[in-house]
Amino acid sequence: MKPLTELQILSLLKDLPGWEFNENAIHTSFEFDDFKDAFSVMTRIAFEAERLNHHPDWSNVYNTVQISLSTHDAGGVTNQDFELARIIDELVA
Ligand code: H2B
Repeated sequence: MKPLTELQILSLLKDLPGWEFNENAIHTSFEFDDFKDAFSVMTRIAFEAERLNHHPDWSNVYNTVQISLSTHDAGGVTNQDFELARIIDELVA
């Protein structure tokens, strides 16, 4: 799978408010009421990531979750990252 170009990435990001592109990945962060809510969403994202065999780079501090998506095998951002990003936004909404 070929990485998307920066122009393609910036165009796709217009439909994903809250996500930005830098350092060869797309990034977002979320804040929840507490750790339980943050980790519950992470668990649901984890099951979707397994289903897609496409996994986030992420970290969690108490009620916040930072997420970066890139396709390691392709060395950049691909449509798979956008598919997972859209699912993440639906799960968080
Ligand atoms: N996730 C992400 N984000 N990028 C990958 O290239 C990737 C992955 N590759 N999950 C998959 C797993 C690969 O390592 C396995 C072997 O299919």
